Amino acid sequence: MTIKWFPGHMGKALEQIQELIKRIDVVIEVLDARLPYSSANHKLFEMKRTKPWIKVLNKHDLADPAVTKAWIKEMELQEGVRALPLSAQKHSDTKPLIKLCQTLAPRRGKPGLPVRTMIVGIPNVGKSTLINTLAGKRMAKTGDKPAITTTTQLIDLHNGVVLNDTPGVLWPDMSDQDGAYRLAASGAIGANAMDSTEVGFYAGEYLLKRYPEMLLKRYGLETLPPTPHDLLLAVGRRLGCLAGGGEVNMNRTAEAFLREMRSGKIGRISLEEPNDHLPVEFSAEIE
Ligand SMILES: Nc1nc2c(ncn2[C@@H]2O[C@H](COP(=O)(O)OP(=O)(O)OP(=O)(O)O)[C@@H](O)[C@H]2O)c(=O)[nH]1
Ligand SMILES: [Mg+2]
Repeated sequence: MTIKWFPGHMGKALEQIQELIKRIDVVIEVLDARLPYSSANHKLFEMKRTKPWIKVLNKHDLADPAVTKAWIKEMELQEGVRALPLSAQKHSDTKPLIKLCQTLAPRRGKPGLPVRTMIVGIPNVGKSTLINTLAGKRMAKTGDKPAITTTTQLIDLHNGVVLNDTPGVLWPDMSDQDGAYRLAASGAIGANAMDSTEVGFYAGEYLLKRYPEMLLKRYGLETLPPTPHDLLLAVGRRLGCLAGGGEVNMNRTAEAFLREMRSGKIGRISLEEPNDHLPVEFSAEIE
């Protein structure tokens, strides 16, 4: 099934962000470290103009560290962009972000003249979590499903920096369906806008290719299943996702498999690498 998800509040939020960005000194775009390309909102980046832009690769604790390192290197090549891996729940991880905001807006950060920042990104990527950790208290509602925040909110950190929390926004035309499936696998797409079994197969296929040893270990398998379908059958039997007659319930299995992957139970995995997004002639040269 084609994945497309752009609920009404997102269009409105995009307009608010467009207005807000004019009065912002530094933009903090929160990306998912497991899919930093597919979780980047190109519609937002088009608004960049001359603003300093920090790309936070959040959920670093769940991503493959070597792949994240490669992404950081790649992103810092973009003009006016700084990239920072972190786990939004860890206070020590978020400290360098405040320092970076102050460095990027040297004329601000004085009493009465705070650095005005805006936190943007796709749904469920950890924007509100980041704000709460930076504020040291629960200022914004968070939750493990997309579209928790639906309006913008201003938060003063009382350290020379103010933050604007914004709702997670996607883009109306999801022509890159590979990217859409990665987003769905990560948990950024509403449950009603995707078919869990198809997304489970998609994630399974990727993991079979890139992280076979993690699958063998997590599910106690002696040999690698040849197809994503066989993998999910094995996972379903292992996790006891069975229907009345004893056969594997594929939909329940796919949901459980995605939950395990998203929470890091299978291991630290990334769903895309910089090489996946190089033009074809380029990747051929590398091989
Ligand atoms: N493992 C891990 N989980 C995180 C991290 N940051 C956030 N989360 C979890 O991700 C889920 C979504 O976090 P939120 O802060 O609500 O995400 P959001 O970007 O504000 O989402 P919307 O408001 O829906 O756009 C929550 O369950 C968080 O606990 C992180 O660095 N690591
Ligand atoms: Mg939020």
